[in-house]
Formats: sequence, structure tokens, C-alpha cells
Amino acid sequence: MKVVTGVVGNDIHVVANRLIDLALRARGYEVFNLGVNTHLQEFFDAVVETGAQVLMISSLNGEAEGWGREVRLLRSQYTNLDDLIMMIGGNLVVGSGNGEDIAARYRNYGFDIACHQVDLNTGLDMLAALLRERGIQ
Ligand code: B12
Repeated sequence: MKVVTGVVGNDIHVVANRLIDLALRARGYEVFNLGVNTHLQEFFDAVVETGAQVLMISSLNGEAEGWGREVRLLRSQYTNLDDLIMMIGGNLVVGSGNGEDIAARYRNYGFDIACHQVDLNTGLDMLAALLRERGIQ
């Protein structure tokens, strides 16, 4: 299973990105890591180029709220992304907020899974559960 990952926007927090890369590989995924400072369009381009089934985005400085709103529109400009699973995690807002409300907002933006300040392994378990639910793995 191929996964494209990276940190969205002008965000240089790299530690979680390295951990995500290692944790995904340890779970048997094939990882295409775009690293920090990645713009939304670059993520979709990489998904198309690699044929990835999962797009896993991090935002640590909270600016994803700005990018998140553009996700549906941008995704609709690509063909063949109907089955792509989109996941986002990290600090999904600037400041604090209710995790459930924030996750619901990101699901509205088009993400299948949104993890605000949820630890990585819990998030990866959520992905595995969704893949099982969809009969993919
Ligand atoms: C180290 C650090 C920095 C370093 C980064 C060095 C580097 N190259 O990585 C420096 C000093 C450069 C920095 C800069 C800034 N930082 Co900073 N930084 C931190 C700090 C202290 C630790 C981040 C870290 O590495 N944690 C360790 C990793 C392992 O944990 P993590 O990032 O939280 O990731 C975990 C989870 O979030 C989760 N996760 C992450 N991504 C994903 C994705 C998925 C799909 C899933 C499931 C889970 C998941 O998995 C990880 C492990 O469980 C945090 C505060 C903190 N204690 O978290 C602030 C923090 C992230 N920074 C913050 C800010 C504001 C900034 C600056 C804007 C400050 C400034 N005014 O300049 C700049 C941003 C610059 C930029 N362009 O992005 C804020 C963000 C606030 C917000 N979102 O509301 C924080 C939270 C500090 C704070 N409390 O205000 N920072």
C-alpha cells in the first residue's frame, strides 16, 4: 500500500514527519515522503505520479486550516482520485479547540480521517481500521 506524506504549507516542523515515515515503513507501507514545506498541489501531483492509495498530511504550526478549505476544489481538478483516502493530523488549528469539533470541520473539508493532537500510533490504527472497513487491507 502506497502512502504519500509530508507537512503542508510553510511549516518546518520536521520531527513528526520523520517519525511518520519510520512508523509507516514499520507497518509495511511504501512511503513517498515529500517532507516539510509542501504545498497542497504538490501532494496531489505526487499521488498521481506514484499511484498512492493514501495521502497523509501533517500540519504542526496550525496553518492547515487555511489550506484545508481548498482541498475539495483542488482534488476535483484531478481525475482518478475517487478512491484516495485522505488523512490529516498534528495541530490542526492555531491555538486550542475541541478535538471532536476540529476533526468534524476537517471531515467537511474532505478528509476521511482528521486527528487533532492525536498521537501517531492511534492515528495509524484509525487508518488500518478504515482500510479494513473498505476491504482494502
Ligand atoms: C521544536 C519546535 C519548533 C522548532 C522546529 C524545528 C524543526 N525543524 O522541526 C522551531 C523552533 C524551528 C519552531 C518554529 C516555530 N514554531 Co514550533 N514547536 C516546536 C515544539 C516545541 C515541538 C515540536 C516537535 O517536534 N514535537 C515532537 C513531535 C514528535 O510531536 P508533534 O510534532 O506534536 O507530532 C506528534 C503528533 O502531533 C502526531 N502527528 C503529527 N502529524 C501527524 C499526522 C497524522 C496523520 C497523525 C495521525 C498524527 C500526527 O504525531 C506526533 C507523535 O505523536 C512545539 C511545541 C510542542 N511541545 O509540541 C512547537 C509548536 C509546534 N510551534 C509552534 C509555533 C507557533 C511555531 C512558530 C510559528 C513560532 C514562531 N512564531 O516563529 C514557528 C513556525 C515556523 C514554521 N514556518 O513552521 C506552535 C504551534 C501552535 C499552534 N498550532 O497553535 C507549537 C505547538 C508551540 C506552541 N505551543 O505554541 N518550532
